[in-house]
Amino acid sequence: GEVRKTTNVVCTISNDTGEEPTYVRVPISEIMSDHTIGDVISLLWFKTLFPKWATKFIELVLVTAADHGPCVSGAHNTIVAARAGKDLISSLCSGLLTIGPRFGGAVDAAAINFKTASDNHIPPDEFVESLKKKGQRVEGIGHRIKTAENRDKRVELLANYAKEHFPRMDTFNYAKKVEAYTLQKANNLVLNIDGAIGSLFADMLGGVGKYTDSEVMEVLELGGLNGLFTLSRSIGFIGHALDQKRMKQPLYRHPWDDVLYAEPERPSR
Ligand code: Q5B
Repeated sequence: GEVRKTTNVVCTISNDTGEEPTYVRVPISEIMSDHTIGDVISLLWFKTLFPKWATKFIELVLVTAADHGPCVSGAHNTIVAARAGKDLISSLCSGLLTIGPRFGGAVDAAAINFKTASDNHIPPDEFVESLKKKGQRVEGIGHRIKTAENRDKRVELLANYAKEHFPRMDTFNYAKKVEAYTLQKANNLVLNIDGAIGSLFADMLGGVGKYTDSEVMEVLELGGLNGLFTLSRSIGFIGHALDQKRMKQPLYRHPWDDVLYAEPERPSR
């Protein structure tokens, strides 16, 4: 019979061997004529074409998380790197490497934790206290500058879109109940942008009519949602790097008077 060479790589999302590239078999000419960047993310990340209301939500996430000023960890790192003369990609990477559990990288965990607790009807206070017992924070809750009186407008705007277009919002509504409880503990324990993106994305996946609840969890466990924050915030980080280069800003050195020098006594041998 015919002997086929075994391949080293399997790819199931795109193909560049034909006349024009395809994304999950959709030719890019078709994508260019009537698809959006949200559709492209749907195809290449989730290997399906979500309904328009869902891919519009993905685009709104990209818009709302694209930048949050120069003071956040990632933008600060990007600025420092750009001012040290690093090229655009190095400056961007310097910012991206700060994205983690405390900054921007809590989206996946927030989605999984809020959805699991909501689906299992765990009372919000029990959910928070059980994490506390394990010495864990509630991912998607808490902010450095946002408080009960100065809520994160981005959370409200995304939720407003969802209220109008999503068939269900169980996970987000649960996350809001968690917020109501954590706000009794401290004023800044608000539902943050990571928590809103995560919980709403879980609801979006549940509402597109393609997945059972357990399949939604499988998609969330792939870890793609931190990718949404990362993709979106890359737009801002690139903006900050270009901004510094355009202004020819000099090398950044942190001021001495903003450091508490606290060396211990000189040790003896
Ligand atoms: N405590 C975000 O903390 C922050 C608690 C908590 C239970 C919590 C913190 C946190 C979970 C991770 C998360 C996404 C580090 C944040 C983002 C994007 C951004 C950023 C921007 C943008 C803030 C003081 C006391 C301690 C803690 C307790 C705090 N959070 N307990 N669950 N979630 N959240 N990250 O104010 O008893 O004194 O030891 O880790 O969701 O990244 O704009 O800046 O767009 O760029 O620094 O919005 O909430 O307070 O760490 O000193 O904690 O509160 O255990 O208790 P803070 P800390 P105790 S959105």
